[in-house]
Amino acid sequence: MHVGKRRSWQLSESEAISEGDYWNRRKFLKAVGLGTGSLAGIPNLIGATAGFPTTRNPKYSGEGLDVTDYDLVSGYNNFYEFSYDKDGPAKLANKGWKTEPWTLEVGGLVDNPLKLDVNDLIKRVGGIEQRVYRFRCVEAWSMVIPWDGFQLSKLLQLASPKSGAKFVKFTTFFDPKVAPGQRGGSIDWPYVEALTLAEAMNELTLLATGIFGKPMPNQNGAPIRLVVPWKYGFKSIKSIVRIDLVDTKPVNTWQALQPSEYGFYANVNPKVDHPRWSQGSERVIGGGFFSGRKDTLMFNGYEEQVAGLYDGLDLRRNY
Ligand SMILES: Nc1nc2c(c(=O)[nH]1)N[C@H]1C(S)=C(S)[C@@H](COP(=O)(O)O)O[C@H]1N2
Ligand SMILES: [Mo]
Repeated sequence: MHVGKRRSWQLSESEAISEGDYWNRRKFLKAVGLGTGSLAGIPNLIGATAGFPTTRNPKYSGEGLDVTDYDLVSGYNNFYEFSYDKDGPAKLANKGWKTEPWTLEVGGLVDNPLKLDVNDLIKRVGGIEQRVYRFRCVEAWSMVIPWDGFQLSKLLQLASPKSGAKFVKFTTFFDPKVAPGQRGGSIDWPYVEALTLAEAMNELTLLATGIFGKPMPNQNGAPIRLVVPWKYGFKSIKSIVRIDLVDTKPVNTWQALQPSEYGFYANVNPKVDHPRWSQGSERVIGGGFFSGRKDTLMFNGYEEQVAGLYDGLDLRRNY
């Protein structure tokens, strides 16, 4: 049978929705062992509990947005440390992985290096609040999520970056004993991400410790994860153990994996397509059959707040 060459917008959903799977198969690497024997029997522990209940910040009330159901936000996940399937993290991240207590270290080019428990950190920054943000994955699906957390800028102010600091680098935990995905696959663990210092200081950039007014479920990146709502989801790194201020641009995990498809900036941009599919529209998770797709917005709808960060930058080349 002759199969013609299709354009990216003709890709079926199944081809466009699982990047982890795609690269895993592509590189012919062994599937990760999902044996759970050694992990069974430990109760499901919860992440940082300080700061709850939260109040919603009226500036980010989510007016006009349809919040995605909690079951979908906590049941349809990308967390390759645990699984390459969307329903895998909810199961496998709750089999003995301890996210409390949890220590976060802040170092590199700072005057005040920090090493503290996440619950203490929440108190040091003055607590947490709730904000409803759009969330857009590079795989062309989207959700609307009420995050609980605090502005990353507050933590950076505590650490006091030195004048040479230009980028902020984030590192996820590394523990292959409890994270089956870290025993193999195509990713060079631990997962790392980075922002420019200006992006990190932007008012929208959060460190989240919960969703829907409750502590962060393990599968969503307990106990503390980044949320950068104008960028593709892979920038929003989960379960952070280290934050370093650095002077040179770090190579983030997805860029290391496939630099022609994933760059450093990863700003949501409907005019710059992924090489294998269109970024012009997105599948709304839980949106149903009729309202299931919508147009993708420049900077995911946060153009007013962040466009100025990229003045003079060619967004097609700096994808
Ligand atoms: N450490 C780590 N962080 C990660 C990922 C991951 O696999 N590992 N996946 C990223 C991707 S691709 C997306 S879309 C979001 C998904 O977040 P959610 O499961 O809370 O919706 O987390 C991002 N952060
Ligand atoms: Mo993603």
